[in-house]
Parts: sequence; C-alpha cells; structure tokens
Amino acid sequence: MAKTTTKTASKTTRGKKAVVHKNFINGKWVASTTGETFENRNPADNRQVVGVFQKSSDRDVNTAVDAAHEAYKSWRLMPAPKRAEILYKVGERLIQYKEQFASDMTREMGKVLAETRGDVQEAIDMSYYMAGEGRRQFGNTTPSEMRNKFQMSVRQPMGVCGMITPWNFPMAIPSWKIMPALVLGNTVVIKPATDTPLSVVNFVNTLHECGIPPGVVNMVTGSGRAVGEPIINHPSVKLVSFTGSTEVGRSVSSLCGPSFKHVCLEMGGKNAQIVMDDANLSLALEGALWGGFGTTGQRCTATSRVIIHKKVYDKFVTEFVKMAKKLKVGDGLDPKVDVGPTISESQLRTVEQYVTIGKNEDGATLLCGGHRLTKGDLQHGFFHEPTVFGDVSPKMRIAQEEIFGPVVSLIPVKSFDEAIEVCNNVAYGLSASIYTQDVNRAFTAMRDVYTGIFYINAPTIGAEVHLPFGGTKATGNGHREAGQAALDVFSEWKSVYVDFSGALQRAQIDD
Ligand code: UN1
Repeated sequence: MAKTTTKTASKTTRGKKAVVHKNFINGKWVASTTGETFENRNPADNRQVVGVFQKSSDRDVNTAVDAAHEAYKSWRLMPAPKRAEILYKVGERLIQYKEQFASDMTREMGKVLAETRGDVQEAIDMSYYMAGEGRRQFGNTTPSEMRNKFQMSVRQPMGVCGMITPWNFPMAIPSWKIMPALVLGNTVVIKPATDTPLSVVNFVNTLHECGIPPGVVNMVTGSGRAVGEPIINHPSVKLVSFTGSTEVGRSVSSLCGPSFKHVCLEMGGKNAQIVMDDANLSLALEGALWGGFGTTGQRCTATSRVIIHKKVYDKFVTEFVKMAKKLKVGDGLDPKVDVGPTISESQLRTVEQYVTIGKNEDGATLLCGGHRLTKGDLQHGFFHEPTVFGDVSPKMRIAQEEIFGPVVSLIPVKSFDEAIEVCNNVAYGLSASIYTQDVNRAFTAMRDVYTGIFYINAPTIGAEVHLPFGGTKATGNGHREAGQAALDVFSEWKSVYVDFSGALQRAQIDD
C-alpha cells in the first residue's frame, strides 16, 4: 500500500478520522502558510469527508515555484534516459497501487471503479510511453548548403511548467502533463482541481517514492484564484498547461498573453456520434450509451449529441431509451452500478438547468430521465437520471452547449451531407464518430469532420496515450497533449549549425 502523505487526524466523519494532506514542496509535505484547510467530500455521499487539504495562497505558490526553479538547474542536466528510468518505475509502482488509487478516486469524484481503474491505467500508460521518450526525443540532421558544415535540431526544456488540472480525469490528465514535462527536463508546479486533490496527492507521492529529486515536482492545493492565478502570473513559470472549461481557459490565455508565456489549453466539447442508415445498429446503440453516459457524461469527449439518419431514427430512439432507462445509477464503488453521481451540487444544478432549457425548446421531447435522484441513500449524493432528448434540432441550446452531465440529444438528419454539417456546426471541435459499413462514407467523414479526434464504428470516447489528444476551434489553442505532440508543448526547438571548415561561410551568399 502507498504510504499516506500526512497522518494528522482531523474531522470525524461517521467515526472515521479524515486524513489531512499537505502541499508537496521541495520534496517535503508541508502545511500551507495560511493555516487553513478545505474538505474534499464524496459526491456519492456528501456526508463522507474523503480528505482534508491545504487552502493555499500565493506565498505557497512562490515557495513551490522557487523550489522548481532551483531544481531545474540540475534536473535539466540529468541524462534523459536516467530521468526516464524514474518514470518507468512510476509506471511499475502505479500498477501495485492501482486498486487503492482507483477506489480513492471513485470516492473523491464518483465515477465507477472500472473507470477509475482505467484512469489510473492511463497514467501507467503515459508513464511507460514517456519513459520510452527518454531514449528518443529525436531531432533532425539535414545536409548543409555549405561544405564542412553540420546541422541538426535538438529539443531543449523550458524550465518551470505550471499545470492546472481538472476533476474528471484526476490522475490521467496530470500524467499527460507531468510525464512529458519531466522526461524533457522541465520541473513542475501543479494545482489539482479542488474536487479531486487526493488523486494528485497519490500520483505525486508515487513520483516521490520512485526517486524524483526534491523540487522537481511540486503540488499546491487550493482555489483557482488563490493558487492558479499566482502560478500563471509567476515570472519563473515559462509554460502553463490547463485543462478545464472554455471560459476559464480564455482567462488563462489572456493572463499569459502579455508576457508571451506558452500556454496549452484543453477545453470544452460538444461531441457527436453520427449513425448512418447502414450502421450496425446494436453496435451504434452500445457506443452511444457508453459515450453518452460513461463517466456520467462528464468527459470532454462525451457523446452529448447523436446525429441519426431518419431511416433508422425511430428504431434507434426506441432502443436507446430502453437501454438508458436500464442503467443503474448509484455509488461507483458498487459493482452493479453503471452511472455514478455528478461531481457537485453546482454541476447537478447545471444539468437540471439544461433539462429545463431542453424541455422549453420548441420541438424537443424529453424521452427519459430529467430528474435528480433523491431516493434512500441517493439523497446524500449528486445523482441525476440518464436523460435523453429526442427530435432535437441542431440550433437548440442542448445541441450547441456543453452540458457535462448525463444528457444526450438525439438529432434526426436526412442525409450524410447534412450529418457532417450538423456535426461540424458547433463552437467546439474535440471528438466525433461515425457508424457506417460504407468505407467511402467513413473516409469522407474522416476527412470532412473538423475535430481533433475522430472514430469510425466506435464512440467519441476512448483516446489512447500515444496519439495526440485535443481539439479544434473553442476546444483548444492549437496544441495537443499526449503522443509525440506533447513533446512539442513541453520543449522548444534549437537548430544547431556546426561549421568545421575553418573559414567564414556566408549562408545564402557564398557557394
Ligand atoms: C476527457 O474527456 O476529459 O479519450 C479525457 C478518453 C479518455 C480521456 C478523456 N482517454 O475518453
């Protein structure tokens, strides 16, 4: 079992002591200078305190950034294959801790155990993938125009990287950012989402146990205003990597603008699954159910729209509603449960508001769900029925805006061309998919759908770590996480020219 980071007993919740977790700065677990803490409660049962965390301030951030700045001096000089050995160990260690970390994660953010295991697995995958990059990080060598001149491009690290991470993939997404940053020689200050600091504590503690030197990875918990903004504004932070809402991403971007700080943003989505008249319908139904209600619809990649050819629309709708009604909602620790709670009261309210908006949209029909669940123990959590709207037209708000909850809009279309147009006609561009047996349609859709991720005969969720992750339009600012693309975020190119002719050779002028 992983050693817990701190042992101070705090509040008593149903007879159990809640652990107080500290910040991780310069290789040590330290309390915030504010002396204040906040509670992290289980969204499946709000009476349970999962842990107590530091309510930090800019003073803690400054100490963490200073530590990261200092540690950078030696970490950048450690050979990349040696840095990678630590990352490899992290992957090995996470395998040992997988069950514990998955159940911690279910308790802190609600998704079912199969999914939290998947989240930890994604961090394992990323650890191994980036460990491999310790022996790659290839640049180019290319012939010179001149005699006796050699040239190449090499990656160079940037320094301290600030990271602000979300609650829906509380270990996977931090790993997408931390692992490439580290293998390239950068150091890190991370602020986890206030709803899910425990998963980042678990991850950072594992890095620590595997030998990451003091100061290389630092974690400061607290709010966006008190911790996130000081990270973004600190002059020693060279890059900010943010995953969260488009609204917050916009302000992160504008804070970084004046100093030209690098900023990598992963934001909202309004992902669509297209179902053509020739689709394998049972496969398409299963895909839409998983994509729409997996993680309680709280993935940036969630299938919140299904665009269905009118020839199969009625059949699809009947079956889909039957399937959605059968989903069991409850505590994600219960193996019989399919759909966990939403993350918080305020997220649940947002879902309820969108249900009201949907009901009031002229022409849309609420086909199932639509209510908060309050029976028995569910009253203590933030549960909402899987909800389906039919006859949704593309311009409606429930077809345009990100809801981030268990709500799926079914949109009938008359043709393949219309399906593509509807799919593209939203502000976001993260993920999309098509179900068809026709190879020509599949390839045409692959070419014409303008998103960062595209699936054929699979739902809109399920990206793997060795391909780029991210989206177009309001989803991102042109960067991608994961895969080789992540190396471009966390390093800068240096082109190196070595003239061994012993003479001045003037480029573009001398022969
Ligand atoms: C997210 O949607 O917020 O592709 C991240 C997926 C997961 C990661 C999702 N591997 O669905």
